[in-house]
Amino acid sequence: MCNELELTPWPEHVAQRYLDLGYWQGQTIGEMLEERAAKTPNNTAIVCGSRSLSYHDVLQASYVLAVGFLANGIKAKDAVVIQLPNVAEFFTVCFALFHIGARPVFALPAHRFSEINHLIESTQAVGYVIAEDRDFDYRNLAQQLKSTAMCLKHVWVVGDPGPWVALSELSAQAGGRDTAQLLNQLNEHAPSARDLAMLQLSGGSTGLPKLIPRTHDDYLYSVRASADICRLTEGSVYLSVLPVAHNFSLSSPGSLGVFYAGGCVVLSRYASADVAFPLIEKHRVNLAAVVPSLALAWLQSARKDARQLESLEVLQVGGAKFNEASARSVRLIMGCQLQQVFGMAEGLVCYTRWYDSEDLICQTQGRAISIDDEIRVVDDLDQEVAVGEVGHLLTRGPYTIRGYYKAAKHNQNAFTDDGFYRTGDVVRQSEMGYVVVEGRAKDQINRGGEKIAAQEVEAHLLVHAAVLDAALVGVADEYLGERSCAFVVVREPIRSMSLKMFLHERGLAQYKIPDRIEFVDYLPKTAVGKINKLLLRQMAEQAQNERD
Ligand code: J2J
Repeated sequence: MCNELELTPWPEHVAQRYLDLGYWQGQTIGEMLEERAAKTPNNTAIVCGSRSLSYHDVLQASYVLAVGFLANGIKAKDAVVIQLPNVAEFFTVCFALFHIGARPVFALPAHRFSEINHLIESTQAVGYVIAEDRDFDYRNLAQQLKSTAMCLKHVWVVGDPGPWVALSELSAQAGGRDTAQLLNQLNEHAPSARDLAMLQLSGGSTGLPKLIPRTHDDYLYSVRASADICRLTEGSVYLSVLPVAHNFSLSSPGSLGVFYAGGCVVLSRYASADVAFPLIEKHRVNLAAVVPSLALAWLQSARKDARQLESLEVLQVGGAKFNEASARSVRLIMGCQLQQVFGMAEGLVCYTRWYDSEDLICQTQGRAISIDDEIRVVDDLDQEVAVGEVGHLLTRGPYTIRGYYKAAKHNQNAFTDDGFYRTGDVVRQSEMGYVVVEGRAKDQINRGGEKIAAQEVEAHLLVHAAVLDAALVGVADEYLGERSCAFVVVREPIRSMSLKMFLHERGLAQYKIPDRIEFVDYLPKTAVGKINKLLLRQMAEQAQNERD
C-alpha cells in the first residue's frame, strides 16, 4: 500500500517556522541525554528499588545496549515493542533504540495477546522486551506471540529469561569495548531529529488501536517546554507511578522532562499510597503525576496521615476529568499545589500554571503549552463557536501529529483537510485560553484514565457464536469516573461470566473487559439508524440506580 505513510509530515513552510522559532532544535532524544550526562554526569538520574543510576550510568548502559542491539541485527527504522513495568531498563532500552534510530513501540503492562499481537503485526516489530513479573508471566505471552507473528525474531527479558534471552546478556555482547569504540560504532547509525522516534498508542475509538508517530524534534519540544512550565531543575525529584511509557508520565513533563532538567526519577512498580508515600518520604520527592482515581485514593490515605508527604510540592492530575471538590481538597489535605494536566499522546498538552489563581487551578484543565498550539472549538458542522461556548476541540501545532501511522483512511476522518487533529473532546475555552473539558464525542470510555475504544470491545463480543449484536457504553462512577457496560443481544442464553471469560481468553487487557453486561432484545437506534448510545447510557444508569 504505497499511500500508507508512517509519518505525515508537517507542510514544509510550517516545519521551517517551527525550526526558525527554535521549537525544533535538531536534537534527538539520545543526544538530549548525552548533553545532560555531559553537564551532570554524577547526578542521580534514576532510583529503581535499591538501585540508583547516575546520568553517566544511564548513558553508558544505553550505549552498551545499543551496540548489543546492532550485534543482533537491529537496525534503523526497526520496531521493537516494549512492555515493561516501571524499571530502569525501560529507559536504557529506549535510549539505546533512539541512539541507533530504531523505534520503541510503547505497550502498557496491562496489554495482552490481542493488543500486543496487533502492535507487532502493524509495525512488523522484530523485537519484544518484557520483564520477569510476579503477577503475570509475560514469557508465556511471548511464546504465543512468537508462534503467530512471523516478523518477531527476538524476545529479551529483564530478569530471569526462561526460554528467551536476558537483557543483561545483550549488554554482555558489547563486552569490553570502551566508550570511544562504542561511540564510533553508534555514530554511523545516528538518526535525524526529524525522523520518527517512537510509536505511542492512541486511546482510540475505532476497531483497532492506532499508532502515533512522534519525531525527536516535536516530542523534545513538548518535553522542554513542559519542564520549563513545571519549573523543573536539577533539584526535581519526580515519582513515576503511572505506567512509565504513558505519554503523561514520559513527557508531561514526566521522566524525560526530569532528565532534560538533570533531576531524579524515582520509579515505583505500584501506585497505591502504602507504596508511594514511603517512597515520597524516603527520596524527598517534590513532584508526582497521577490520574484522578489515584488522586482520590491518595487523598483518602492522606486524610489519615499526610506526614510522609512533607516534601511534595506539586501533584499533577490528568488523564481524565478531576472533579472540582476533590481538586480543592488537594492543598488542604496533601499540603501541596495541584496542577491539572489535560493531554493526549497525539500531541496537545494543557497545564494549569503555578501562578494561576486557585479557581483556575481547580476549575479548568489549564491552557496549552505553546502560543503556537492552534485551538479551534467548533460545532458539528466545523463552524467555530463563540468564546466560552461548548464545542469540539480541534488542534494543530508544533508537537501535534498530522496523521496516525499507516492509517490513510482513518486519517481522513481524524484530521481536517488543513491538518487539525479532531481530539474527540468536547470543551469550552475562555478568553484567556483556559480549557474546560465538558465531555467527549468519541466513542471511547475513560475508565480511571485508561481508555477503551468501544468498537474494539464490541468487535470481540461479536465473534462469540451466541452474540447477535453488542454495544459498549460508559456509566458514571464515583471512583473511576466511568465504568463500562456492554449491552448484548443474544441468539441463545449465555451467562455474563462466560462472555467475560470469552473476552479474557481472546487476550483482551483486563481493563477492557466490561464491568457489567446487560442482555437486551434489541439495541435502540437513532433517527439515522446508528446505535443510540446516549439512550443506552441512560438505561445503564437507570439499571444501576435500581440495583443500588
Ligand atoms: C479530562 N479528560 C482528559 C483531563 C486527558 C498528559 C495528560 C494526560 C494524557 C492522556 C497525556 C484529561 N480531563 N485532565 O497524553 O501527555 C482525556 C481526553 C484526551 C485523552 C487522551 C498527557 N486528560 N483526558 O490522558 O492519549 O479525552 O493521554 O483526549 O491517554 O484523555 O488520552 P491519552
